[in-house]
Amino acid sequence: MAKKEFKSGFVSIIGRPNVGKSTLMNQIIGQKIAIMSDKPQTTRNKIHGVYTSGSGQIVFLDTPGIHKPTSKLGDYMSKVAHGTLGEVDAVLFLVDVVDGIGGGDRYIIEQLKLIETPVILVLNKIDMVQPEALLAVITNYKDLYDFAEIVPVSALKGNNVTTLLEQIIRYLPEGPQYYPADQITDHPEQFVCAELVREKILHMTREEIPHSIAVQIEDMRVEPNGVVHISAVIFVERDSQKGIVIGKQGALLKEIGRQARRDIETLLGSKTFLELWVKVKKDWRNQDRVLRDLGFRH
Ligand code: GDP
Ligand code: MG
Ligand code: K
Repeated sequence: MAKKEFKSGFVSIIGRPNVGKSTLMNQIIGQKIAIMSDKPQTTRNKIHGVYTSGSGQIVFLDTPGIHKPTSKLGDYMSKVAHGTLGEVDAVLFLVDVVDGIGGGDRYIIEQLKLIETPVILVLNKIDMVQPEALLAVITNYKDLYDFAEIVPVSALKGNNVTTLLEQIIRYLPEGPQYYPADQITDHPEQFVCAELVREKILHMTREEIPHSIAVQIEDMRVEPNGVVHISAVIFVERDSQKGIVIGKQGALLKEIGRQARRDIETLLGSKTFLELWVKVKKDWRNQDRVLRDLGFRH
């Protein structure tokens, strides 16, 4: 028998409030994560948890911004969320089978129609309904969207959660184990800050800079006066890209820094000093050691 390849990738969990997202993560990752999810929901793409089995590793991202925007910041966060949904390997759309389809669900489904990412519909709280009622709910959702999979679970009792995890891994590409098996969360703020810088670059350079750039937070510390000091490196693949990111007399890099800092300050609620460096690392995506340097440990 051929040896099965290890699969790994990123998965966004979305769904309106109270459908059971936190409960599901607790069930998958274990109790420790609950402490982390008690943090205020200020982050956008924080790592919610990492699940590792013999066949694969799933990095769960929390994507709170998918909810219908009610403010300018909300609108902005929602754009970030949509960007994320287009870049992850799979989206878990969690719904409550007791409540049925609500306006919030319809809004999310409209957003899902804008992306190519496979969407797994997770029907949660099956411990609360009869099988016939469940079938009716499945039919209703099937009419609205072409889901890659539909998996009924009880996040609370743990029913069918293992099946869900196996289904998710089927949609991940072959890849390395990014995190050690015993690591269940990353430093969420660092990850989000790096994402904010990356997003500004992609936004300001449009098609000139491919999505292959990486941003690494080298240092992040709070100074005695309360100012957060962040030092970040932007990795590009070619010298020409370095020139583009820096801009004429450093103008573009300065603007990237200004906009990213503004968002990071909103995110952290603290005055921030952001220092940006640009480095060329040829073909960094394919180099094992470089990936390790960037924090993707094996
Ligand atoms: P979130 O807002 O999506 O993170 O939802 P939570 O995980 O906080 O869950 C909201 C409520 O639904 C809590 O009271 C949970 O105990 C309950 N809940 C979550 N999953 C299930 C389930 O599978 N069955 C039942 N009966 N209740 C659940
Ligand atoms: Mg929650
Ligand atoms: K889609």
